[in-house]
Amino acid sequence: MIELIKRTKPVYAVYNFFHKRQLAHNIPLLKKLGLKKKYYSSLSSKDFTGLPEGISESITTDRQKLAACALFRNISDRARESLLSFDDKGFAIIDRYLSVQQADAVNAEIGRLLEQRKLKLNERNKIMFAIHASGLIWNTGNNEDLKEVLSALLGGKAILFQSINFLKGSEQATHSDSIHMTTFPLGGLLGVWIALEDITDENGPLHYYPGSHKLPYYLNSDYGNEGNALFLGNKSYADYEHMIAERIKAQKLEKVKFFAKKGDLIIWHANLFHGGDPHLDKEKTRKSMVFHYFKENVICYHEITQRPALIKQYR
Ligand SMILES: O=C(O)CCC(=O)C(=O)O
Repeated sequence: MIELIKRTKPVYAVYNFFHKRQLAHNIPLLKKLGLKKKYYSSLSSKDFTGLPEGISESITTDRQKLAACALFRNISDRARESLLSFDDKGFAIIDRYLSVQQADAVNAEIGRLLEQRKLKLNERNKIMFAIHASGLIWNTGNNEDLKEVLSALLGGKAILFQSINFLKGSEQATHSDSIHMTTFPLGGLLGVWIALEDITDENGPLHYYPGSHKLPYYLNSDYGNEGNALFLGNKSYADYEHMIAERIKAQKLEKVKFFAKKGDLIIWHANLFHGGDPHLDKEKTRKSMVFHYFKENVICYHEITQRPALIKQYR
């Protein structure tokens, strides 16, 4: 019964109805697209099929803007090259983005907020939305120099949407963020992952598949999870993971592990396959932090639950 309620779309619509402030940004966008949807209506990729080509600007790096960014001019040659190859590879690495002291300050802040019960580890070992509990973490994600670079990669203004902190490796199976935080037009999202301590094979490195962002966006219709007007699809998340594993095998994609040093940062494309390797030494921690940003004026929604994304633009 509970499962059925969780799959009932009107339940989400009622919840959305009472969160207009966090969904109001979609009202002009839905109108511009000519979609007969209210701010509280369900949203999934199916709703955007058949819209005329070119209704929205493309999402690619503005290289001129990138070259002019203060951060771009102050990083290593390797990091600059990595940013310049973002469209081709689907990721970019900036080594030593945070100093050891800055990473330590974030770790201390998370420890304190957990102790004070202002944050908690959820059932998947994630600490969600520390940006709304901590000025330090909010400001780290909203660093103007970083956002300038992200905006150049997106070809439009990057807006911080969500944060996740980890104390241990996520061990999350390979996926693309676009199944969780989908945008119209597709690709209007970036993930930024920062190592808050050194990462080895022992403590669950992040992994990714270079170039995989060029594959199609695998969404509900690709694994029979579209559902109908009243109910969400009834496929499990394991079905999605299985589909991705099959695609990786079929395409013979090469996995890369990110053996980051404390303070290193990786930016991934909305459609880059990535995940967390097994955390082998459970005595060790793997402190890390992820920020997700979307591009201003895209519609951001959650494909699986067919919900528009609620955006809280303040602390
Ligand atoms: O940190 C990890 O191991 C994976 C994180 C991840 O996949 C995500 O945030 O989308």
